[in-house]
Amino acid sequence: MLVKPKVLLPPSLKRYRKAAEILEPIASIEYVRRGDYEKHLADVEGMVGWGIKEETLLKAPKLKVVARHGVGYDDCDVEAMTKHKVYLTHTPGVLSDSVADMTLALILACNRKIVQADKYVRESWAKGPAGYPEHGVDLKGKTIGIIGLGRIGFEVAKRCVKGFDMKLVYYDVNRNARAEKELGAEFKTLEEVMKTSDFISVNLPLTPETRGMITEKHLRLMKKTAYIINTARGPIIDQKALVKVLSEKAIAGAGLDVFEKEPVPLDDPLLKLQNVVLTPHMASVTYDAREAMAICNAESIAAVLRGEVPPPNVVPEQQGMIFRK
Ligand code: 8YV
Repeated sequence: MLVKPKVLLPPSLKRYRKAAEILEPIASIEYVRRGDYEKHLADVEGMVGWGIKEETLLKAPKLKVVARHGVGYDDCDVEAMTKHKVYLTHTPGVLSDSVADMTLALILACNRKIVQADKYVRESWAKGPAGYPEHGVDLKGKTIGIIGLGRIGFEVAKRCVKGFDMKLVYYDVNRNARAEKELGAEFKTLEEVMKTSDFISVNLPLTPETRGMITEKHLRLMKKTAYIINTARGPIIDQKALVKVLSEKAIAGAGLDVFEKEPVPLDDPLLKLQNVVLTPHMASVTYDAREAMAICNAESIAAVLRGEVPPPNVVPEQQGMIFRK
């Protein structure tokens, strides 16, 4: 009997039957906790994974494809993958809506002080004078500044312009003609975006060029009343500098779903600040996005196992490359 190639999936993907159905006819699926992947590497041919480095590849001689469960793959060593002829695929597109929704949730939570308001109702409302003292602003007419107007940035921009009637400025290494035409986006330098925006949304991938790109100098250009939202990757903003400007109240606040170090250490000074809303890297955690990501991963792995290479959603660095193992 022909032995089906072994594919490792994290148990969290068990609930997405449609993804399993793509793989079941051609692969033997094993649901393995991330920490236990090590024990299964000798004969594995495909996996959904995170943070894959060369040491893993060296223990997995039959491995042909790693499907990164997410759009960002900054935690994977693409050069080592290419050297070992292992495809790296990711999930662009399918989570843009959920991340954009979360960005708006953070904008609104920061601006309307939703976290403090909840605490106020639970602990103080009945005791004190009626009426909540913290004022937000109307989003209508305010300026959203998008840093990185790609797939996710576009969805954030669309919601802000079409849903909230905001003005849109952006900075990117590439101009976005569609956003300029459809959303009236104004292209500016990074410094101008920092200066003129009432809300800033960071929507860039983490690369050597974007690491530490938003420095103290940039943060100090922001209006005192402005907020910065990061649902991309923590290290794009100098977090120490961010804590500094937030503690000085040099800016109004920040909504952060991503951090320099995750999980955030309990003694991190960010946790002491009142002018931040913090969420645990959950912007893509909706059933819809996670199911679509699981399906996208399953299709990429299945393509490689069937010899249809390069597979769909291979990372740009490997586009056009054909590996034979
Ligand atoms: C994931 C993400 O939650 O897509 C990304 O790049 O950051 C998220 O969708 C994260 O990669 C962990 O799975």
